[in-house]
Amino acid sequence: MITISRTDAALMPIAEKVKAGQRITDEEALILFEKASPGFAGSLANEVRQRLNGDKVYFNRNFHIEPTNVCVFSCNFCSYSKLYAKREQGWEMSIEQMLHMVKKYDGQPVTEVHIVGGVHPKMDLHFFADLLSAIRAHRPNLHIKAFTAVEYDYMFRKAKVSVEEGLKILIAAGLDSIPGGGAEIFHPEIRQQICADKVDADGWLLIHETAHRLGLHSNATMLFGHIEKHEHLVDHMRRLRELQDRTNGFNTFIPLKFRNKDNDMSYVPESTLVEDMKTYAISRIYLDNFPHLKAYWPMLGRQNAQLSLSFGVDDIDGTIDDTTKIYSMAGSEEQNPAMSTADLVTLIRQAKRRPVERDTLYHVIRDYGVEPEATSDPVLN
Ligand code: V47
Ligand code: SF4
Repeated sequence: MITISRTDAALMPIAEKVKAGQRITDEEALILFEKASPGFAGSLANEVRQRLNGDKVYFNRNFHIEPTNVCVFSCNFCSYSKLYAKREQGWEMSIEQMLHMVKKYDGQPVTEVHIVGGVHPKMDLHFFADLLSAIRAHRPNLHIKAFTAVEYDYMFRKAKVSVEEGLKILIAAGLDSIPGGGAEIFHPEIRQQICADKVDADGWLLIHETAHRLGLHSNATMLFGHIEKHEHLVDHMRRLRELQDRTNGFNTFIPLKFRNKDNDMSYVPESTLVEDMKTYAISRIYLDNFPHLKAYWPMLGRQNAQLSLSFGVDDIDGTIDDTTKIYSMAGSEEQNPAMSTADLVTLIRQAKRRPVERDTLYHVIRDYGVEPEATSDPVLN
């Protein structure tokens, strides 16, 4: 029998709403942050997750390209750029070098390349359009998920084109969808303190709205666990929920836990595991119109990512290669993030859930089932 504490009993009206499939208000989300135990929030999130995704946990096979870590911006939480002054530690890849990375996956069953990096003053719209065309020409079926709204904002302003014109140029070159980075915390009170000089909330939302209207899907992130308060998290999610009501173009919400190694916010302690799990749970409950909630395992570590599956998460990103640096440089659990498909399948099954390999748009590529099958296929078993 589940025992409910007195505090949790006070939350029963919210629980009733969630169970009835009704939307919770901002105030109710705040009450959950302030008063709910992790177990209580987790079990409600589980109900929402079960309703939306059943026992499926998605992953995909992708690899990352980070064209540069040189960046004109100076986000205080970023351990990755900061290299404008120290160019000898920076990298800048040519189109040939990036195409070479793509070619390394020839013949392998990857379905997506995720391209994101710093904002380099000399890598412009035409450079990136050429990059996408080259990848598209080499491997027409590879889904290209590329550039955050921060990168778009800078490259479009520099090229003196509107968001719509810029996106159309990149779509013609091969762009398929947009990752969720750069959102951080929308509220100006916090944004001013952590990333004052890059695109603001309205600019970020406009780019995603325009992309959705042009037929692209995108993701949305939220950088949590630093100087923000619960009300800023709710404000952030409210802006996303409102946009999603208008466009239905977001696939996945991705809360990103702030890591404090080697950046200008190293003095800020990191959030606890309990806070992390509650953030996943409450975002699953609040964002009722987002089909998926992703735990980015290279940042959380694989065991905590596994735990998050009991807090509303239904997606643990991809097999990835060890090609992404933005987290390892910020002190993430995984210094060389790479997990084989067999590892991912095992991790998901240990949580008593059903591993499903997907493409970027959540079409099922392979359903592995909850139990290993009687087969000699090493991946299935
Ligand atoms: O916007 C930077 C974050 C993001 C730190 O769409 C940090 O599928 C924690 O958006 N601690 C970029 N986070 C990466 C991103 C992403 C990742 C995985 C999947 C998808 C997707 C998108 O990385 C930035 C910022 O929020 N970040 N520094 C840090 N110290
Ligand atoms: Fe540049 Fe992105 Fe780092 Fe900000 S988070 S400094 S935009 S690389």
